Amino acid sequence: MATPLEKWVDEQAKLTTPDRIYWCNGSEEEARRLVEIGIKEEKINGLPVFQKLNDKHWPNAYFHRSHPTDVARTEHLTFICHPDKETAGPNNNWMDPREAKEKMTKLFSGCMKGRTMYVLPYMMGHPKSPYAKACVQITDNSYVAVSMRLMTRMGKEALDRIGSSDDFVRGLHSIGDLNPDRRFIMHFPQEHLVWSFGSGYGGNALLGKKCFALRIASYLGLKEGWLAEHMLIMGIEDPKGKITYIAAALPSACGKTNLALMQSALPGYKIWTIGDDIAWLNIGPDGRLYAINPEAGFFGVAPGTSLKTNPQMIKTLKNDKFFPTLYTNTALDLDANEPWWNGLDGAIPKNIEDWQGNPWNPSMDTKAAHPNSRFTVSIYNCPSLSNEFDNPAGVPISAILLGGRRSSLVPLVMEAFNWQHGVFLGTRTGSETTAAAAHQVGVLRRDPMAMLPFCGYNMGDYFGHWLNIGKKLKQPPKIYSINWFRTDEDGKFIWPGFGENIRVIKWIIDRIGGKTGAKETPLGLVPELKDLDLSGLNIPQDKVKKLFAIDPSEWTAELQDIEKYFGQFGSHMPEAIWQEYRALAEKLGQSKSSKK
Ligand code: GTP
Ligand code: SPV
Ligand code: MN
Repeated sequence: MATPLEKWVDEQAKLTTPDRIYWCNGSEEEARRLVEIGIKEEKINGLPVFQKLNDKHWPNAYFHRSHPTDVARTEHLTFICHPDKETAGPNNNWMDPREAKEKMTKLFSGCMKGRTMYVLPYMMGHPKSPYAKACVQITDNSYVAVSMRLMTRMGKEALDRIGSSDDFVRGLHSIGDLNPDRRFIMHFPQEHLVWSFGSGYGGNALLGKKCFALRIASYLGLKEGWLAEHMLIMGIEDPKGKITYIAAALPSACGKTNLALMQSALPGYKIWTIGDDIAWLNIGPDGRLYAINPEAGFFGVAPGTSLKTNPQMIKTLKNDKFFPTLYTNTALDLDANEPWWNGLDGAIPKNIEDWQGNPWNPSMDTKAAHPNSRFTVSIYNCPSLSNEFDNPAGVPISAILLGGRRSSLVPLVMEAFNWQHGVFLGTRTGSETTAAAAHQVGVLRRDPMAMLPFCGYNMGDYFGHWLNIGKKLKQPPKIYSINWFRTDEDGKFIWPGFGENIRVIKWIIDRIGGKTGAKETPLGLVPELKDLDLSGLNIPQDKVKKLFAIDPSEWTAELQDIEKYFGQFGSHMPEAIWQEYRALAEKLGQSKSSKK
């Protein structure tokens, strides 16, 4: 008798009619073969899927150029298909599941004719972890198959875990014809199912990542009592050798990867990386919050990555341990046949081809690499990988950092008064948009806990779930708001960021250890300037003050925007968050603006 998995694969094959079906085992030998197929046989948009690059400085490097209309997540084409619209909430595009399936069935009908169907069994999380989930993705694209080998734990362990059960997350993907009019990313949280058509871009096509590990998993977390979050996880070793684990949520392209691999600018501190994008947070047997990274690779923003900003990532990319390393929509140094992007170390090469294959030179006002060009690399290549990465139990989290990209208003760092206030800090977070999704860049939008594009249900209920988790924790982590992106009169970042962020983290660790005080403001607790280690940094005192400036008059519009945002969630909005809102408005002397 066929197992539920075999039956499902068979049904998808009947629908999509591929020429061949190939079950991936996740081995290196197989990845080498798939890359060869991507170089010699498979084409996208008339171009080979992979181009081999020079191995001398960038081991195992392969280049992938995606369709020019397919270079970022497409939030307007992403739907959450709960049976009723209210469960999806105002934060999501919604479609009736029946209507969505009808639409998608038409698109998927016969779409793999002439192509190979790759069946990818994979684990999100360590196979031995009680928090891990087994999944299977089907795709018709070798770039996606190879990327999934890097980003997940693919192969036999997932198949063993699934066995003859039907307890696995299903993902059906086809790049279709890459026509944006026929591009949809449909989520069916109740069925643990994703259908994605018409895109080969990371967040749309690597279904283990945002589609499952956040959108579907956040809904599973609501049902099962845990949290799936858009967070990095890191350990910070202090000069005495004590390691403190923290998780941090920042919206897309706002600094998670850079923070997770940070090289400390303060002597004696060392960073251990566990994850750079997604954290699953569970209440452990001792009542503390434990984090695992369900992924096994980095899909990171290339531009700006250099020995100066992120030396550990450059070392990760230059490590030849795990095959292969992919570069998507970067520029190329044609003389060296190497990847190149704006901000990379060294002189600008003479003979550059931009991400679309056109000649490029620095006098042009375009970017050589697409602003959302990315590398895909195994986490096992990372020299700062924590020994705890493969610990099935995860790591105990002492602090949660919630941040955004704000050129004004929001201080560099701020501690919440308590868990409920911390949740409020997260719910009201705003951030200026980036190139990680296809929309206008630099526009302020509310992005609670950096989860706006990734919460698979009504965000009002999500806020309530956060509050409930806090109540169940014996020792809830302290919550902090962070903002690396405040600018001066000339529009320049005031805070140097990157490795210097350790100075903020050090204050946080000192707070956790009860070693330092804090100053109360209407917004939260901020450092006394004497407690923030700025030694060796050349920031004038008035600029430092500016990093923490709170001007109540600037907050009028902000409070109105927050109130409007919260109002959308109607009866789903927890009263406790409104209470926090009213308390803040009152402290800022603006209680009149609060209606509720
Ligand atoms: P996703 O992979 O999209 O989720 O992004 P991410 O949150 O991992 O962001 P990442 O670390 O890749 O950073 C994105 C961009 O933010 C980089 O190109 C950097 O230029 C910039 N950035 C990261 N950290 C800092 C910082 O501390 N200060 C400043 N000014 N910029 C930073
Ligand atoms: C993000 O956009 O937050 C990313 C890249 O991490 S993607 O996988 O495309 O979502
Ligand atoms: Mn991300």
